[in-house]
Amino acid sequence: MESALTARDRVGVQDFVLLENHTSEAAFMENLRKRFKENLIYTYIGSVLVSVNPYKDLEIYTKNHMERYRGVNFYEVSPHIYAVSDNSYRSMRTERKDQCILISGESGAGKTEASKKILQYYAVTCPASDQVETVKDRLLQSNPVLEAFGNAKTLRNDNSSRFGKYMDIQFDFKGAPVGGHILNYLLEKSRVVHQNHGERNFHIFYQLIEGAEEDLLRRLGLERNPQQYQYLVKGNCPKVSSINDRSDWKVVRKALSVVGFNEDEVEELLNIIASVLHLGNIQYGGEDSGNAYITTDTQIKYLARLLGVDGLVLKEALTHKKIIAKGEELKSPLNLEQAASARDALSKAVYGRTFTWLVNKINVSLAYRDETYKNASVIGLLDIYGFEVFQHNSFEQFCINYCNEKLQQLFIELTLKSEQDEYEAEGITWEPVQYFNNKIICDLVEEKFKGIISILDEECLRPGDASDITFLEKLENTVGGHAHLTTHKLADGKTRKVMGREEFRLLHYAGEVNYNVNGVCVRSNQLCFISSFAVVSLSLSGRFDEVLIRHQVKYLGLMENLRVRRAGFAYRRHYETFLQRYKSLCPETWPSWQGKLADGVSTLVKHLGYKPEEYKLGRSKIFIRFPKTLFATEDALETRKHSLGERERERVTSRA
Ligand code: AOV
Ligand code: MG
Repeated sequence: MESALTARDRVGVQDFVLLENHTSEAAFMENLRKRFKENLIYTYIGSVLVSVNPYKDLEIYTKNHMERYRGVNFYEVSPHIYAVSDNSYRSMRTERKDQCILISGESGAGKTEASKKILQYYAVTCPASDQVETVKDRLLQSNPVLEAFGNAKTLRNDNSSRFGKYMDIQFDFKGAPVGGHILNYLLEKSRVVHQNHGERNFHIFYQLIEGAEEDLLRRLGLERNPQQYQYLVKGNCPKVSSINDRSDWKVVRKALSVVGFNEDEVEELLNIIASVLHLGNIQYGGEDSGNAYITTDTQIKYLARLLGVDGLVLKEALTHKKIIAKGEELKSPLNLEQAASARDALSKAVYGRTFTWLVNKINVSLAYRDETYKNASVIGLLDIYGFEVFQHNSFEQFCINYCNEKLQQLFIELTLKSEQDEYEAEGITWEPVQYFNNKIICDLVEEKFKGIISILDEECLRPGDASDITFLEKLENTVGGHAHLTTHKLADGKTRKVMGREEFRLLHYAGEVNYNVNGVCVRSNQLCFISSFAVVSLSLSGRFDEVLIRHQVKYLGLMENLRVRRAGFAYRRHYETFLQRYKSLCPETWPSWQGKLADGVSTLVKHLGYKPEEYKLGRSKIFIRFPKTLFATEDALETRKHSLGERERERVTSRA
């Protein structure tokens, strides 16, 4: 049998705080690499779970795995997303405190997959009743629906979330899931009308075209060829090898029924989706006067039927704008460019509203109805779009990356604060550790009056000659000298050659990004935000990419996180857990200790030869400063197990 020492050599340590050389990035990377080689994609830093995307299916999400983590102490089993799920669940149950699981990481890192695994864990392991089964089904099936309408293939991820999602799962006093609620943030609506090369529109369009039955397509006036639609050809990428639109269509169709859409509502929904495609195919001609007129009457016919509006009214709306002059409503004709942008704005608005309607419908079906469930406890799951940098970054990337900046700040606060709180609660003195706080970047974006969003708001509301360029100028004048912002203009009035005239550069916690301000004034949107456990995912393609991973380890602040953990005590355990695990190593605590738990632990560690500087006894936990102390104890336990017979071994390893 392999000794504990050789196993550690081969698979690394399951918690980074146990690394001998905890300040060394090389040691951190080596541990990650060793574990990845053994398909061990999860590692802790204390209560933070670090996960490396394997990009292949691992046999670690079976029902047996779920059972293995159910009700078991966090540190006693190998790290897993199920351990985090179970721990949050038990904290919610025993401490009656609402929990929140934050998932962060850049685009393609595996956040959405992680959130689905958590949901599946609860669906399988939590107590059930007939009503609860329906709720579980609806919670699970809300995913394919939201992904169809809110996810798309990007250059970073074939199934990239293009909206932020915060899902509450509500549990009754028995711990059964009885309801849920979804909040969605900032859908990337611009994707409806434009996609970068190599990217696609939202999945639903392709699913509908590839999967729908012939007569449905006929009713919607659609052809089974995505290349026919202007809104689907921009990225020149109708097919993706990892995606089967036809079978996904079936999944989504079924999921829509499970989450409570009746046939009429599904038809209504698809009418709107088809209308967006028809809108995209509306083309304009220009009269001599410069006014736009519609050249594609078939589209108008379909649109009128699908949306139930008069064709002439629609035509008028797509070629004119309404203005109020002296209290009177007047119609003014649009030129070609204006008409095309009015058409696109309408498509984006229609799609955006449909998405909101969809989320609201799902929420109605997830809402728990029984009055006795009023005092439900909640586990929240936050899965947003990951940090992303493309060659061309627009307002959408700015919003997405700002969300990630904010989440990183929350993550820093939560992990540091909870650590400090713990020492305080246990009566142990604590020296703060220096770390990079990205608040300075969040402030630069969001501060009242002088933050980027304030400046943008002000510029958008200002009548007259406000434009993208005047916004940029104002930015230069207000925050031009900021350490995290660079613009075209240098402080001495000269210009910077490397940057485009319409760009500004932000130095994010995760790296530099150049943002183009083109169209920013018309696209600016209201941003909204929300605030135990965190999951950090890293981006990989089957092999261990040293440079990519090192970069993410750095910007996610994992080394700092580790230092904070290690500055205090590497390990802490409840007296009961500690005693239960190691009591066999001391004749006075074996087979059981009758006195106070703290006294038992004290007796045990003295017998094991712990020196006073190696540990501290708090109010309910023992804190161990160095990993090697715990390793020595673990090794002693391993040796004792080997020297015992089979039956005894079971007694020693059995958990409370
Ligand atoms: P993301 O949510 O973090 O990106 P996803 O969760 O969509 O990333 O993961 C991207 C892809 O990685 C998935 O489609 C899977 O193919 C693969 N993957 C992720 N996690 C696992 C896992 N645990 N096991 C196997 N494969 C996995 V974004 O939404 O783009 O920010 O915006
Ligand atoms: Mg995602």
